[in-house]
Amino acid sequence: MKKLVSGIKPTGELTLGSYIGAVKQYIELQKEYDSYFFVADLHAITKYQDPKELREKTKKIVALYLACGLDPKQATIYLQSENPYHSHLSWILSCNTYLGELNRMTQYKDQKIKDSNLSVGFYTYPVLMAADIVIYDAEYVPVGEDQVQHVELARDIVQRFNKRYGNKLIMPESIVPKIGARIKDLQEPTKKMSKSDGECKGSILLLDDEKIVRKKVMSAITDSDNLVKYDVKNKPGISNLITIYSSLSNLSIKEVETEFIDKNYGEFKTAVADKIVEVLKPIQDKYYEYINSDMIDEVLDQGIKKVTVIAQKKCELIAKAVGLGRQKC
Ligand code: AQP
Repeated sequence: MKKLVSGIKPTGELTLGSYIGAVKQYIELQKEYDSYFFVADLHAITKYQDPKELREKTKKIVALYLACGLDPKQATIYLQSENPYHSHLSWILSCNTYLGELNRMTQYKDQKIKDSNLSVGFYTYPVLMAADIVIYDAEYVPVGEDQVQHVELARDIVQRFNKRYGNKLIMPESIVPKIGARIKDLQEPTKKMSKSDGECKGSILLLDDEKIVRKKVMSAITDSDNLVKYDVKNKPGISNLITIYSSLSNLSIKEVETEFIDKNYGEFKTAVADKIVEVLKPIQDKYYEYINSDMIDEVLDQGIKKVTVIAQKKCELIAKAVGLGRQKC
């Protein structure tokens, strides 16, 4: 069975963007692949996190994974920081990565302008992501559009490593959803919807209640055409809402345009809000059932036990190939 791996940073509550761009894919893919889904808490601390809040957010992501439909009988769910081999392998891979490659990463370039105190960890996190992937011999990595460049870097590292040390690493490939690979902020529809964005006025959080969802959708920035038509360049706001509706209803963009051909923006926004509420309601019911149950620890205990064995074996093989440690007969 082919393997896939993916993770989400616990830097805030999950947004509808990460649901559509990542988690929705996970749920489908776990049926076909040997799947590994983790909470990327090591990635989260590349920017300062309040320790108590980080733990709470980490737990919330696991509860949301389960509430969204990740099934521990089908997929392995674990915390990245509980498996020390990710960081161990990251060091080895970082010695096979060039500064120029990291300098080219778009996220780094964007953040460097905004934050003069970026951590070294933020700079090198794409290498840790490469380790997260190759440590399980994953062939596929389901991600939103913003992470594709990092998977490409992982591919470059794998190619270089394999050339230097023999074919030890599996070449990964990203899986990006056809619709919704980059859900935009409702208030700034040219910007990605993000979870750690201040007041989250333009982000729908998976735990937002119905009233808040309706308020955020109804006040989403659109244009004055009053025509439900997909045109990202000239109508980014309405195109974003069409994408959200399309993904959540499993309809094509064309089918959405046809459904709302003679409707005004008020009617369309109401339908989008109805659809989001319909999708979020069962997720929220399950979330509140799981968040204080023993299930979270049970799932994580089971997951970490499995992945540590796999990761240790892989690291031993890699260390041997690189020439680390003592020769054992
Ligand atoms: N708006 C989005 N549209 C589509 N996909 C998205 N993803 C995140 N936001 C969107 C995808 O979800 C996965 C998890 O991402 P992450 O939380 O680990 O990192 P991120 O992309 O940096 O997410 P945020 O919400 O923007 O976090 P902060 O604000 O902390 O930086 C990834 O596959 C991502 O592509």
